[in-house]
Parts: sequence; structure tokens; C-alpha cells
Amino acid sequence: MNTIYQHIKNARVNKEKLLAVLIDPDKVDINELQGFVQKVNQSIATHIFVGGSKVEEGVTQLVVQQIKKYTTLPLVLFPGDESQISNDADGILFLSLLSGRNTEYLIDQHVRAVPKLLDSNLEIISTSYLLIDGGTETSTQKVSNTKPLDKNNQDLIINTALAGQFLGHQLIYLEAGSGANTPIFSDTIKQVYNKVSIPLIVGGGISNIEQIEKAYNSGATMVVIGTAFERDISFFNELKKERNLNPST
Ligand code: 1GP
Repeated sequence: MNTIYQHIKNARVNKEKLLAVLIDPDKVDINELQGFVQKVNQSIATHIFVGGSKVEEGVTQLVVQQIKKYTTLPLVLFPGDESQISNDADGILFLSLLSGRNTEYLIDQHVRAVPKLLDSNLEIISTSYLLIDGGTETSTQKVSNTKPLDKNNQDLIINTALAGQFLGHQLIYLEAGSGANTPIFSDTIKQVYNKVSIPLIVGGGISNIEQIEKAYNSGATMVVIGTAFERDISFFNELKKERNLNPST
């Protein structure tokens, strides 16, 4: 079964716009989760991602179970490390931090995750994870102890994404980092989109409809937003289902 990936892959072909709401178990108040997830359900969001750079052991499991009570949207783990694996989710982005040179986030965590994954029914989606400078030192950078790629070095970004595709990864995630000042440049998204044939996920610092549309129109199949909802839950009102984003803008 690879239903989550099949959907994302078809979305690239059909130019369907996917939106993932990122819930960081470390930042969410479990008592407010029901109301939050109801907002997600009423919005154009197509997926819920759960994960954070550092989450206390066991908290992800609780948060995932709670979210599952209130939604039928696919719930995908976006784990900062292998301790955040919960069998109650539907899938997992098996992320390899290709922008960095820390073996811990390139392969070590992955090897340690295997016993848990073998014991689970999670759909495993191999993902090239590229952290690109977004103007602030993000927690991904701090926790992984790696440097982001220079946002002006498009060749390096493209070649890193292509290396991920050649390694057989199923997705490319262009990440400016949670709460980034500058989201990934449209031109970078366009150039990567034109070179790779697998779907692109784009996230980090996206906080308004114009930025979301720009990312889609540049070639992102999925946009991920976390901080903007944490800062102001009323942002969901702008993303209600009936208010479809205009594909031509
Ligand atoms: C971070 O790409 C995600 O890993 C989302 O970033 O929190 O800035 O929306 P924001």
C-alpha cells in the first residue's frame, strides 16, 4: 500500500495543490488540539504533518492519537529523530538531510528506526530533505548541526535535489526552516521543478496566501505551513474550503 505517495505523485501530474498543516507536538497544547484540528478540517488542507526538531519522548504518540480522533485527513510523521515514530500515524517522511554532512541525519537515525518501522504499518516515503538558508538560524540547523545550502547557489540546490532523485528518493522537500524570514525563492522552486521528475514539497516561513500561490505556481506540489497557524489561528479563515486558491495567479 502506498496510497499517500500515489496521491502526491498524481497531484504533481494533475497539478493538484496539496497543503500540509504541520503540528509540532512540542508546541501544541493537547487540550486545544480538538479545536485546532476542526479548523484544519474546514480548511483546504489535504494532509497533517506531525513532528518537530526536538520532542519529548512519548509526546508525539499522544498528539498523534489525539489528532486521529478528530480527522480523517492522512497524518504523516515529519520526525526530527527516530524517537518520534508512532504507529498510529498513516505514513512517515523518511527524511535524509542531504543539504548537511552529518551522518546522524543522513543515515544513522534511519538505521536505528528500522526495528520500529518493521513493527509498524506506516507508509514509508523516502524524502530528500534540503535545508536552504532562510535568513535565520533555524532549529533544524541547530539540532542537526549542519549548514543550510546557500539560497543563491541554485546549481548546488538543483544538483543536491537531483542526487536525491538518483538515489531513488520519492520526494524532494525544499525547506527554509520553521519560522524562516525568507521562504524558498520562487525561482529556486521553478528551477528544481524543471529538473526533477518527483514531487516537490516546499515549506518554511510561508505565512500568507500570496506566498502559498507563488509556491504552487512555481512548481510545488505540496506546501507545508506550521508557524503561521501557531502564531495566529485566524489564518485558517483565509484558507476555508470554499475559498479556493486561484491557480492562475
Ligand atoms: C518547517 O517547513 C516547515 O519544517 C514549516 O515551516 O513553521 O515556517 O511554516 P513554518
